[in-house]
Amino acid sequence: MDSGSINKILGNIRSFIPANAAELEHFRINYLGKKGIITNLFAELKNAAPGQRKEFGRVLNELKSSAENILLQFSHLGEEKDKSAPDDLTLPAEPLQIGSLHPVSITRQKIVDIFARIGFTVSEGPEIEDDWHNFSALNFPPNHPAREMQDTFFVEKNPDLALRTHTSSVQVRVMENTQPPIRTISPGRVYRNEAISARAHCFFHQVEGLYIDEKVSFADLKQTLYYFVHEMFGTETQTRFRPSYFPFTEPSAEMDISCLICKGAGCAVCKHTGWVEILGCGMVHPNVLDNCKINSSKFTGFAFGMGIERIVMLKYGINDIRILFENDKRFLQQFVSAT
Ligand code: 2U9
Repeated sequence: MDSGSINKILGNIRSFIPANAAELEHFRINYLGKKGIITNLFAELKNAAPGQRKEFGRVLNELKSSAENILLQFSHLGEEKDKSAPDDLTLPAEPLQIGSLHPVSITRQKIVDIFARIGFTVSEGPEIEDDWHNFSALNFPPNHPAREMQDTFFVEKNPDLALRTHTSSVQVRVMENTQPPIRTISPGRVYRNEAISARAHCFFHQVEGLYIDEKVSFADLKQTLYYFVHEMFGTETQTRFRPSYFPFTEPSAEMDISCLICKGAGCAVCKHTGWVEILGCGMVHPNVLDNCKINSSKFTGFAFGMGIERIVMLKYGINDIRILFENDKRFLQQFVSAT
């Protein structure tokens, strides 16, 4: 082969710039493979005239080392992987991290299911309420302490509006829009302007219940709550009623259940009384019925209200309400399989 042809090959090799690993491999096979250009030229070396053999050998070695330099220079192309594609498409996918319902949601759903089985519907309403629905319609006197700034979060620009302090406001709305029979519960978030502690938070969740019809009695209230307690806490759970006072019910009572932890024997949770309070209740005050345009001489009703967090804490043996609002995964993950 003449020196012009060799120089042309050398020029082709030195100017070669591969775009990818495949082009580089093609180059290797073309020049240095078993039937490659340089390999073939080395095979011709023995046919060269003895006087030219040394020079031809030197030129061929230059060709070879130039081709090897190109392979070395662009060797990174072969190492680059397509990072977007997995190594093995048949591998199973990474398992999904399954979340869980919050214990407050689990308990709210349980309460809703229990009352749904005896015909209670679910009513929802706004969290920002006017004075009428949160206080006045519910027979709160004008000077009641709940109406004070330190108990209720008022809307600064409009003192007629506040964050609801109970979900009874939802039931006022139901009564204004529906004539009896009414049988409904209102689960939802409520707000109180309280210092946060292990026992109290500035917001929490309630379920309030309302049943209005002709001839609804305190006996109906008691049977409904017995049924609830037995479904929620088990049929062995004992109950007792204590007289109480609320502006919106008359007569009013609070219901205790035998302590779930010590079964009534006395422990730190029940402060060694054997009993824990779980809800307030009573017969709807006639003023409340009249305020909502329901004839109080024809209809009577009972109502009850409970804090969901309190039930959660009793059921799961939690002694600090704040842990329910911190969203610490170590706490929440313990409820993955709870129902
Ligand atoms: C209407 C009329 C009356 C709902 C009631 C209670 C008693 C009660 C508290 C329990 C713990 C609130 O979460 S808590 O702080 N609730 O004691 N709630 S009777 O009475 C109503 C509801 C709606 C129209």
